[in-house]
Amino acid sequence: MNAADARAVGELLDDFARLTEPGPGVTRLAYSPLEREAHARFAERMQALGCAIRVDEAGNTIAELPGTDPDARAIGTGSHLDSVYEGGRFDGVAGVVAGMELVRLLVEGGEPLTHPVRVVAFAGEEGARFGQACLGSRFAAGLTPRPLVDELVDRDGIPLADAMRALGFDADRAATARWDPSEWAVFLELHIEQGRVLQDSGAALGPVDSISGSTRLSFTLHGRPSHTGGTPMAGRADALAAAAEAVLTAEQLATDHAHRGTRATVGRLEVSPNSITTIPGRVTFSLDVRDVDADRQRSATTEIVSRVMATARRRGVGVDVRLIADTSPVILPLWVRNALVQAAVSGGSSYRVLSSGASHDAQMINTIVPTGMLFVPSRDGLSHVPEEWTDASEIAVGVDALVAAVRALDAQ
Ligand code: HGY
Ligand code: MN
Ligand code: MN
Ligand code: MN
Repeated sequence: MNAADARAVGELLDDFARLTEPGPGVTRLAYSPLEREAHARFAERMQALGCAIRVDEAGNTIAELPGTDPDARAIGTGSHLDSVYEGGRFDGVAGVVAGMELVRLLVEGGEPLTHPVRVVAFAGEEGARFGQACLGSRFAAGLTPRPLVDELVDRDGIPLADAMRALGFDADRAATARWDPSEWAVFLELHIEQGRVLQDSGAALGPVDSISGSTRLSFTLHGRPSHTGGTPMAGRADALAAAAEAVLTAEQLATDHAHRGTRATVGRLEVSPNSITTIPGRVTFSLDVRDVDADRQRSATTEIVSRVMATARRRGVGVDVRLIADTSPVILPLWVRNALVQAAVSGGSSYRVLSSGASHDAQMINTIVPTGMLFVPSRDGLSHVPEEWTDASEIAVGVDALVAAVRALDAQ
């Protein structure tokens, strides 16, 4: 079996990177025409390699390479093809490209596996547009009941169900995308680390032991808008000053010694009327709390909410809080992680087991199918920005380990 071809991997990455809205980095949003075009490119190439293609009602695309035993459970791999706003070209795409290169190597190697191999491009993994992450894989895992879909609206007021319908997908039938766990043996996701542990430790690969959970809230603070010149400082109800205190409250709580490992971020903030001569009347902001410890994740969230409420009361500002999404951390099955460790060792690649600060499709799929994740390095740990970078040669090392793990799991 020949080794993964870094040049071929690089060309696929470049091909997907061209599918973006204008502007810095890559913007290929969840349930957008660009995401569908990327899925179509993926399907086309996989069909040319002899795979059967299925697109489900949630927009996930599954390419299946038959094995010699049609009754054997499938070995799955893949990731997502959507991006955040002005994101990088590797987040998600690296895992889909790795699956594409895996199938090319299996086909060209001429030795079919016993198990069918399914490469999956999940739809809507990024929560950047609708707030909830991993939409496609959550449908596959049966984690998104229909009523939840109606709570998801993007920043332009477009409901998720409308965005799906515009692409030909019926949210009322998305439940048909649910996987039958008995069809799957294992699922492996290769992904960029989106942190800098591998770079700092010099390890080429990162088998993942746990994936952070995330609790996402939307706050709206209601102040008293008025003239910036005619209104004395005393007695103001300035929604933005209250929000500024809330942002620092979240940062301060996540950096205290009791919450080491928690990450709390206000990534979006909108001010109204956003005018230089009016005291801000209303501020809406997001809060994203992440942790590999479920209790600490939820207790940090509760603590931040209560401190923001106290700030608002003291400032005479009203507060509305809405839960957008709440996903628990997961510990991935040891036997799958060990298959990835063994694959790294057999390929002579250095590795370091680590946890994932980001959430992933693997987290959702792990609720129904034994799942593993394999990280490849992110330069300086940057991700969700145009500067995100991983060399194609580093991804090729990940593909070689993925091939070794798949072949070992196939032989079991
Ligand atoms: O937000 C995340 O952690 C992932 O990139 N969806
Ligand atoms: Mn991702
Ligand atoms: Mn991401
Ligand atoms: Mn992810």
